Amino acid sequence: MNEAATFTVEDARPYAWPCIAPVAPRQLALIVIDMQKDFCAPGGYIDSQGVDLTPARATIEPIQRVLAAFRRLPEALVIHTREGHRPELVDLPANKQWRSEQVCPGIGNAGPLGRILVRGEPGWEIIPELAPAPGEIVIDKPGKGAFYATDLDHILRLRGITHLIVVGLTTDVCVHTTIRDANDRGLETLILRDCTAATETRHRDATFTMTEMQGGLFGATATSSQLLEALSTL
Ligand code: C5J
Repeated sequence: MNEAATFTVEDARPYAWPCIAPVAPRQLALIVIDMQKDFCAPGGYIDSQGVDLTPARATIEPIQRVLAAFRRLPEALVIHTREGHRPELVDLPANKQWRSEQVCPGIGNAGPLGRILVRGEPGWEIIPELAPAPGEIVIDKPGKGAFYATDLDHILRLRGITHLIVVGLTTDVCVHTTIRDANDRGLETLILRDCTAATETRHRDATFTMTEMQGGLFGATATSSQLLEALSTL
């Protein structure tokens, strides 16, 4: 790969991504949000709410393809996030726990995969299909957004990252909270539509609409195939 190589995802919506100028891999991070058993495996937090896991699990294969492409790019950063709380639950807001107890055993309480969304428990782990490779960054976050109470911003600044490609679960909650926060920080963001799912498909689609509205209010969206096609030009 030519050091100065850049790319554009021509068919992204609502504009060819990124806007203003093409991006080089050294400016780019892939963020894989919360591909944890609690969000997409039987017995986890989302499953215990009676949600169909099919859409969430359908994201695994396209995310694997995107991850493989990023792992071939020498300079691009891969970041994984995990939502979860300390075993003592000192970082779990009482209202977050109370609300979760309305729909399932509740965050911090025992479920089939251990204590729900508690660090170190089986359900909190990233699914083996998307396990971080050695050297990839893992961000543990107590909230929905990947910036809140983490060192993500610090890492991105030190590495000179200005562009984020975001995939993972769930579209309308942790993915979009992260996208909105990234937007306020001036980062240029792209969501891969087939690499994300929500507990309700209409919420996933509404997230795409909200992202793309008003000229790309929060960034742009594309498919993994469109991104992979653009990366193949490098
Ligand atoms: C949720 C997430 N849905 N990762 N978390 O509670 O989107």
